[in-house]
Amino acid sequence: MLTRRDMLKFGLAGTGYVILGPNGVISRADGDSLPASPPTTPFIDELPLPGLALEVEPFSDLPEQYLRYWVDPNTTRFFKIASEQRVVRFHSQLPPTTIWGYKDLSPFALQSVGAGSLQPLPFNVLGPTLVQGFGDLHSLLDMSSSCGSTRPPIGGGSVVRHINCLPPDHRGFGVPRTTVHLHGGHHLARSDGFPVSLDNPPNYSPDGFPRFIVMEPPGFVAPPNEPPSQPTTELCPDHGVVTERQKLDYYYPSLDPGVLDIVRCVSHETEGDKGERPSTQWYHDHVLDFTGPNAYRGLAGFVLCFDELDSADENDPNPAALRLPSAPYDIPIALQDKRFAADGSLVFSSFDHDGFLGDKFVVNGAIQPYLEVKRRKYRFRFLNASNARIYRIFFNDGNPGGQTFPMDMIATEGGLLSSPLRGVVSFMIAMAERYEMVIDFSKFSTGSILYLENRLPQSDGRKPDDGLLPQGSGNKLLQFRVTGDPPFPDNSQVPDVLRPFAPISQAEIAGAVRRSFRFDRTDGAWAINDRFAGDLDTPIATPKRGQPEIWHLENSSGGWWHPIHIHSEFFRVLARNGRVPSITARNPVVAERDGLARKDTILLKGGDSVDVFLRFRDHLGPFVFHCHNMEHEDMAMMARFDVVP
Ligand SMILES: [Cu+2]
Repeated sequence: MLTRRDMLKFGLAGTGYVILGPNGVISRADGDSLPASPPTTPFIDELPLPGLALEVEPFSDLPEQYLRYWVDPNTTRFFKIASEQRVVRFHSQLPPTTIWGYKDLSPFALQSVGAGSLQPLPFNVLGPTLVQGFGDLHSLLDMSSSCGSTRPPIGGGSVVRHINCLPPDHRGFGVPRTTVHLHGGHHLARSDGFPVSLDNPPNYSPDGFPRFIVMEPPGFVAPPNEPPSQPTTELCPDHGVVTERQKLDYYYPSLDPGVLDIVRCVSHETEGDKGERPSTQWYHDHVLDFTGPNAYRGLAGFVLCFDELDSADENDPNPAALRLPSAPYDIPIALQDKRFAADGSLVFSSFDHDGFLGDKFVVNGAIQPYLEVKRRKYRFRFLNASNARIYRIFFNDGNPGGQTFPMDMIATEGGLLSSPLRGVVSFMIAMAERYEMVIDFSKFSTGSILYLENRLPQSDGRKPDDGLLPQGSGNKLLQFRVTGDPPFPDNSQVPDVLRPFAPISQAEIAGAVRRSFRFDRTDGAWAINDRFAGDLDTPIATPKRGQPEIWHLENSSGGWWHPIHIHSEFFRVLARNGRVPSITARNPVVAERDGLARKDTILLKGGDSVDVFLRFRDHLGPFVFHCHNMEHEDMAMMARFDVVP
């Protein structure tokens, strides 16, 4: 299988599109002449909601490092998820589509329908949703008092066993090798979904970074110089016995940043950073050079995080609880764009290095679905899970010249804002970013029809086109049908204070190590600081654990736009283009300034630069940072950094 970088090397880039169908059929098309997807009637299918992942029995064969420090089978939860090929429907008028998706292997999970069925199939594109609880799990006092002595595992958190059950004989776009990144997580490097197995992993980490991080497909035969992969007790539904190289256990501790440093006597703090808790995360494939096609095939799912403030209960009697709208009025919204052949198969161009764009707008795996809503408040967790499309979302009546309605923004990738931004008219969301909005439908009458509309035109994967489409001429993504009053009074609220936190202190800024990363293009390849990007054998930076850092990220690649994602820690945005970011609920909302928001992905428009504050706590290296335009990422717009002791 050619990687994007191979294509570049062989001069194959820029020779028009080569379409690799799911059966390995190759057809060629020039420039913009990719065939259009078949027509589909919008808003006749209901918005699918991914199911929750269900716990399984504790695993008895965990890595020794997990048991020594963290995993307590009495308090840690266990999940088992397979990557599999399956058949779904993106739209009731489209033939079934073969995708790759995450499947919950709990015996109590709803099983997806087998491949080859021509019966109407349920929508099940997104993987099972993982729910993580933060706080109230551990007594920090106990931890610090046992500093330096042998102590029992901390417990809590989740172990997710991922198993690669993809077809080993796959032809077509994507590769059946997987590594899973929980995007927005703060966890061990070995659980971070590093994009490639390392021949020579760093040995300073007590977390034991294993050599094999990438999961191989069923039947994988190890090279002659490596020991054969031993069978395990696991089974793939279609491929039988799972070998060691096919599975990996990911541990997500759900601890506040800094806690592990306290436990290990590295830090003199007395408690972790409670103000830094995530809200909406997601997991997706992250394998080197093929993240774009593998995620486009469907390997993505949600992670929702809760604690005593954001407690998943709008009727919570705890006076500290925020009582934000909770399930079933708390709804994840994954935005994607895809392209389909007449037979329903996914179309993808492996030769489009600018960024692949689809012509169908997909929400949670359905093309232009509808959602029936009650006259009350809803929380929507927006995730841009597209490869290269940037959206600007409006909530409106869909009519040309009609009305637009305000929303309340409550969270971004870095969790809840310190206080809500009210009256937001529209927001821009780049790849991998998350924004959470509360929409109040109580002011609309029963029978009202409303829309989420993307008014940002984009005809090139490099960046959106200039300007905005007029209302009613954009891409209507989701239709709301107001069906009446809720069965119970709406006790949810959006309080004036959410999760307050102070901006980074001047003392910490003054003591920060400063690094500068300039993203550039040379001869059609990505460079970082004039060095060919994508070398994951050696780190481009080695930040010391606990040391404050300010990274200057600069986009010098002409007009291209890049959402840059840094793994392991949320960052604070100190400046954009040399100035403190403004805070405005106007059009579009800007919610990135330190003290209001934390971020893990930051959009650099053409020529932009940002200064972000970071402090890598708890977990030693290797991690990566990269552009989240997945085609840029797969063209090696990525670098490795190692957090060192
Ligand atoms: Cu990019």
